[in-house]
Amino acid sequence: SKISIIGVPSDYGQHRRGVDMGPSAIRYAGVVERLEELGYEILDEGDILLKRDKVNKHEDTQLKNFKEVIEVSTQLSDKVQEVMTKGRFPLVLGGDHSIAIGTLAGLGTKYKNLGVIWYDAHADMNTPETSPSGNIHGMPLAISFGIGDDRLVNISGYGPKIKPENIIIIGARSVDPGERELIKKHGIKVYSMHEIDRMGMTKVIEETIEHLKKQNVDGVHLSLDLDGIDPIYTPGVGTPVPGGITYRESHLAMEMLEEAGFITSAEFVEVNPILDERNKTADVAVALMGSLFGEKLV
Ligand code: DIR
Ligand code: MN
Ligand code: MN
Ligand code: MN
Repeated sequence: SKISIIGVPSDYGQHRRGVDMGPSAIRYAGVVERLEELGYEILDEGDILLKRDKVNKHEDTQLKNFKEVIEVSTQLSDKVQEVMTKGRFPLVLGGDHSIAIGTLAGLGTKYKNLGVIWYDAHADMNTPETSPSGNIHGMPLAISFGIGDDRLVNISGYGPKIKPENIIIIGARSVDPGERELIKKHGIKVYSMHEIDRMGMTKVIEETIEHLKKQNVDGVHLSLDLDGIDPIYTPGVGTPVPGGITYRESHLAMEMLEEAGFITSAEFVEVNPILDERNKTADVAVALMGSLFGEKLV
């Protein structure tokens, strides 16, 4: 089948520079060659073009780079829709996690009952009221199921994009009080590090697959924040949290998702080569993509 790579060099969702170079770092780590080797037809669509003049001087919100995030999200949503119209698998490279607002806005035009696997150390469910940072990369999941600034909730002219019961968070270990409340209120399914330790990744992914099938989802999006993995393996992220998912567990998770055969789109975000060690984090991202797309030793 056919994969389209979409680079989103945005660092607007948080305050550490360098994550805008994530798509380049992932390309340098050989994503195209790795997936071609597996027999896919790859089209690198290039990067979403971003204006670099900051326009957020007198904005009526505390959210950082609000207008820029709106602009990036709208463009990315359009691009994802175009790629799907061509019958291709959208593989989005970040950029910080705020880009998921645009990815999901695009996907939601096609999938009316989309499942979302959110592989992350964080829940990314803050609102303008609960955010400790004002960073939009801490908000995309809440925004996508309809909680947050209306202008972000309604990117591409509609919202919400997904249903809370179709969301599964894997790897959480740094969750803010407001996020915890939203998780409870909306019954979001979370496999924190505690559950991963107790049950093992095998059971976590088995239950994830089972749950999404029971929900009768018409597509499944994998949104993988590299900070979900332990910073021993992926140090090149803006907000590393110790005690994360191991390299092996992550490969196992990707392999099991591939075997389930139901992933219809994916994004890999928060790779920051400036904070990295010799592109280690992008290398892990590409290795995980290998497993997600069916790489096997035998
Ligand atoms: C924190 C950090 N919960 C915030 N979030 C991060 O700023 O909202 N998400 N780093 O990836
Ligand atoms: Mn995230
Ligand atoms: Mn995170
Ligand atoms: Mn294996």
